[in-house]
Amino acid sequence: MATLTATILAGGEFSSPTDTPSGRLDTTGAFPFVGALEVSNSVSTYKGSAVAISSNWILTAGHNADLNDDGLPDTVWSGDFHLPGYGVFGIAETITHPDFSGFANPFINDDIALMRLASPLPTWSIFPSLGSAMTGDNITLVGFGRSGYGSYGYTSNATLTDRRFGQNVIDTLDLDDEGSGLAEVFRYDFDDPSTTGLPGGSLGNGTETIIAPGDSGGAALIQTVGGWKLVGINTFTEGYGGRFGDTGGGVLIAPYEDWIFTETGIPEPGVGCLLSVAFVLALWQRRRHCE
Ligand SMILES: [Ca+2]
Ligand SMILES: [Ca+2]
Ligand SMILES: [Ca+2]
Repeated sequence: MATLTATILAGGEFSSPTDTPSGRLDTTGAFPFVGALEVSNSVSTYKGSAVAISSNWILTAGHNADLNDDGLPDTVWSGDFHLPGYGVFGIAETITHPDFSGFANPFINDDIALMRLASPLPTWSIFPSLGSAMTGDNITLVGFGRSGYGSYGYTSNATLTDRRFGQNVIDTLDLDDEGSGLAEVFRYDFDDPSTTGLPGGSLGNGTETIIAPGDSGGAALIQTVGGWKLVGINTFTEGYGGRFGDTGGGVLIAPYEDWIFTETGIPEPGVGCLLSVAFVLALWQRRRHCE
């Protein structure tokens, strides 16, 4: 059964190469667009993660806005987006995906939300592009959740300051629960370092990871020549609390790109169009030269 509490785990404490939760920290600011989410309702506070996709909008797990699991943003709810080095930004508006019906209620699909910041991020901020992923893709997972060791589980709490990252490989995809035929959910397994180098095995101690509580809403990324591409939002784990053999996953970005564009206008039209115009012009000139 999927659990809400989904970090970035280190590998085996006594495996080689050496790995520790502190060794997973993003000390160079490689992922400046992934922040911590601090949310509260009248009853409790909760830490999650979120990804800035523009100066005004962040993407996160739908369940970070829905502590009562009815699929709708909670009426008594407040949240802040903590971006170390940049500041703390209040959340003015939350839009959960219209097909989201609550965490694992009954499915883990569509667990995605857009949040509009009350004040914009600095103009020099870096944002990932949005894109797709497939089975077999190597993904980089980033978040502010709990950490620990795959050999026995969690040893640290989620924070608003400690951004960790690691990698895994997408094993399986789940299709849309509404029947569109599109893949919506990705899954990967947290492999023991003894399987490093074997087919479907670990990426290596110090690399292979799984998310943990507090990583929900964080990024699943693929590195491209143009920078990081956001392909998923981390939302769930299945298993025994961050141990080898557990499964982690989240929702893919691709099936939700139309919704994101409709709500936010992201990506801004223009960049792609300009490139296309330039490409056509180049073709046209080339043709002319050939005549
Ligand atoms: Ca709710
Ligand atoms: Ca769906
Ligand atoms: Ca794996």
